[in-house]
Amino acid sequence: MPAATAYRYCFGPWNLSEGQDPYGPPTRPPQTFGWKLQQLKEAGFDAMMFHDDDVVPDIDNKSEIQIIKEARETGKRLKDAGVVAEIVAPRLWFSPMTIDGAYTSNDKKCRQYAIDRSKRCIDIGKALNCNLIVLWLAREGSYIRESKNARKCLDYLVEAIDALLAHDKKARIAIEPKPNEPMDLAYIPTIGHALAVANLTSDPKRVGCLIESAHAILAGLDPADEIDFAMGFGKLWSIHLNDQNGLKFDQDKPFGSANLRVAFNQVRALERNGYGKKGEYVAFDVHPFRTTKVEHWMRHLVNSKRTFEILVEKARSFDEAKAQALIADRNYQDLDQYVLEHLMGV
Ligand code: XLS
Ligand code: MG
Repeated sequence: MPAATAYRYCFGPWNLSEGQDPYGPPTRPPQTFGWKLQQLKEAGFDAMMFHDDDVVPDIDNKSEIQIIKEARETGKRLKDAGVVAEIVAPRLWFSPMTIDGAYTSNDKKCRQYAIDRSKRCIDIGKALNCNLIVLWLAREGSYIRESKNARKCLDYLVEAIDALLAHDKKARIAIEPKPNEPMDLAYIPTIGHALAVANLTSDPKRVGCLIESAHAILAGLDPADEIDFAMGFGKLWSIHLNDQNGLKFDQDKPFGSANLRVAFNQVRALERNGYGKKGEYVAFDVHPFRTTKVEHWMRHLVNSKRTFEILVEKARSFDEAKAQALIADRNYQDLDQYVLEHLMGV
């Protein structure tokens, strides 16, 4: 039997969010980066994931030299704390230049802004000793079909990714699909789309994907199947575990909170494919509930990690022989019940 994976864990500064939603202001005061780093260490996490402007705030108003200087300073703080930078992602959905999309904006100047900003993101990654760049393509899509040419947008996406691959020969790009929100529909809604686009680029080996559980659920898919599919191509380079109660706004609930069985199957899929053995991290892209008090601010992360670890034990103690006998007898009724009782601990 291959050795069991010893998982390593990650979250991002945005996962300690302050509780604002479209209907109300923050419910918790902002905290410093130092405070977040200390929380991460104390809770036994190994790595932090970043947006470019988590590392260099107000990035659009800073020179390249200033950006690298600040990124190196953060790199030093991480090193001193013994924390790895797992990924850096360009925040391509905030600026006035990305109102109509970033790489797929109808305005050439805006498309160029998005590419230039993503190149700076790669430079920031380098300063943090991190070559994995995540693209959550938030605004690459449309509100109404007639506003954009989806065929052209595919070309724009490939051109942009090619420009990033050429900018740094060591950079690897992981596309994080999501089917909707903020757009009506996005151009890269699933892992199948992400891997198909990877194949059109100049260096497909350096383009993979990141699965977020909630995003797969929003696409009407089971994240466990997305994991198996991506890992069949050797392309799952990071994962954002969380949960989602049905087809509504992106909830980023604690892992397993809405559907323990869906969470269990994601863990089984990670286990059977050996996720983590090449150094991949388990990241939780979860948010505290708006009701969360300051003194409970880390609970959604600590609890997600705990649920994950318990489900790893559940996956390892699942009686495969018993399951295989039921499968051979096409007795999926009792297989179904066995899974429920295993999860209920009876
Ligand atoms: C938002 C995304 C974001 C990415 C990184 O829904 O999940 O948090 O993971 O840009
Ligand atoms: Mg995510």
